[in-house]
Amino acid sequence: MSEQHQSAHRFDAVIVGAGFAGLYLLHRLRELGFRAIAIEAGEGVGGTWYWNRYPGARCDIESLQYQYSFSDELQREWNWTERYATQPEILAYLNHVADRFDLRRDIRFGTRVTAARYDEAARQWTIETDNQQRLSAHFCIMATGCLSVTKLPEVPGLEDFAGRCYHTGAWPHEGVDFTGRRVGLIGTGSSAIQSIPVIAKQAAQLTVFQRTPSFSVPAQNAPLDPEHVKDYKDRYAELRRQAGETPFGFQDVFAPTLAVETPSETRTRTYEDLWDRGGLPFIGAFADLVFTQEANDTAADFVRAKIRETVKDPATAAALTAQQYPIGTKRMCVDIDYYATFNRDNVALVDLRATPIERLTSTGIVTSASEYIFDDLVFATGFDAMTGALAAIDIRGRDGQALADAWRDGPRTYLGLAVAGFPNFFTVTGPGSPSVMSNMALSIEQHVDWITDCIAYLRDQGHDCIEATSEAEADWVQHVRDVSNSTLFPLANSWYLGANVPGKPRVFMAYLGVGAYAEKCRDVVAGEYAGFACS
Ligand code: NA7
Repeated sequence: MSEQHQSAHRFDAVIVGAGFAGLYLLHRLRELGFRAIAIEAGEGVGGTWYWNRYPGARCDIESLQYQYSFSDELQREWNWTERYATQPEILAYLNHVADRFDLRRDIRFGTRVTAARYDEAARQWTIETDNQQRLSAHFCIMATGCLSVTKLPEVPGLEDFAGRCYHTGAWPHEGVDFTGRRVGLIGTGSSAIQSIPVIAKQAAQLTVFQRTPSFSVPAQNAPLDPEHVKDYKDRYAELRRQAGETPFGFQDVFAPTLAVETPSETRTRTYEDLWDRGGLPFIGAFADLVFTQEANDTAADFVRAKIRETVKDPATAAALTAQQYPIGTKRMCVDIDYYATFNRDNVALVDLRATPIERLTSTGIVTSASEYIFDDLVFATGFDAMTGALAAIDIRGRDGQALADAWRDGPRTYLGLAVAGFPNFFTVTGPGSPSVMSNMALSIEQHVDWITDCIAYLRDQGHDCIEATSEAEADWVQHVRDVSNSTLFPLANSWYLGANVPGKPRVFMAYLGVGAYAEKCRDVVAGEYAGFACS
């Protein structure tokens, strides 16, 4: 191989993914003078926002908070139009970022990474792709996203259905016209809750198959008020800093008061107020909601009453009302007219707990009670979350050890950033970091800053290798577990615990507490990368 040809495949860092994380990594590494390349399976940038084009797709963090903060000009010049941005608007933003910072020339699109192997003698990673590219790099950085491997329902006959079939997380770019169609939709998580009201307005009939009801609060979405935006932009740095100190990384109400110590009338007024304001801050109404069942019940009962008020048919209202787990411990949903949609004549709910799916047929779905005929099926059945995208790549560290083996009993990381036995390997918003339990835009930026600062530190110190120690990793894994066990979160069968994927080890995969986490990351740096071995 010629020297020129070799250098075309040799980098300081290979970044896997060109979504929110990959784009900023590329920009930051370039600014620091490193030669980096991003490998992206999609034909465009955007990650989650590239793939999840289902009707009604939006972010459930407010748009003014769900963006980068690294460029003051960018945040001043970009104008969001609504309180909660739609998928097309977020994708347009990420395309704007890619163009503005001239990132595309270092992204290889339409290319999927299949393997990443560490060569200890050369201190290099070799990265292989599905189109037979082979790249080598000093650092391998996984910006592969937490919700990027879609999951189909495990029901017999999946291949038999002869009509059109879609997964919300891999939606056709040209869109889907449901006019006049009989549509069956499986799932009632966030993606379903956002898409059901939109599909219902178009389809002739929509039948929703629900296994577990969600708790959903209204978005109270609206166009952004220019005065509010101006005020926000003027205080952007301060507000971003404040958000980074909160439990979930978004700037809003996190009351210090306890629900159990608040008189019932005052409590109800608080819930009403937050319901009217809309969105995820509802779960911050009181400080004890995710810690004690008694407190949690007060919020859950409030939402249950709202469902009964909204949904006219009592049996449908009862089926839509979650009883199985504490509110907030499965992902809270934020909706626009979700519950009211079940009052439409063309919408029906099938409760799979009462009548489970037996199989799919060429024409529809058979449950234990009935057969349903459809033109189209929509699977809003979620993802192999947090670890799925990493498990899909053959990642091998020191001594050829496979990440899949190291994580056989559940993911083990130090800070969700690094893995013992995998030198010069980083995960952005990996398991063990706040990730999906936070404002992802903020957490991604914090991780990218940390990783790129670390790489610059290694260069400045003349080191070329960094690796988490097994002790630091073990302590962190235990700490993540202890924190989650002090809350109600482990009580729900959620994808946070891998419960939606048969056979996946039941481990709570996110760190609860954005502010505390960021402080820990700062301490590690202040301690000259405490818990890491550098050489
Ligand atoms: P989720 O939240 O994982 O929701 C998936 C839904 O699909 C959920 O209601 C599941 O029920 C249901 N599901 C999954 N498998 C089946 C089978 N086999 N039969 C019936 N129902 C099934 O994914 P989303 O895409 O909605 O949201 C993911 C995140 O994206 C979201 O939280 C936001 O952060 C953005 P289950 O609860 O497992 O009983």
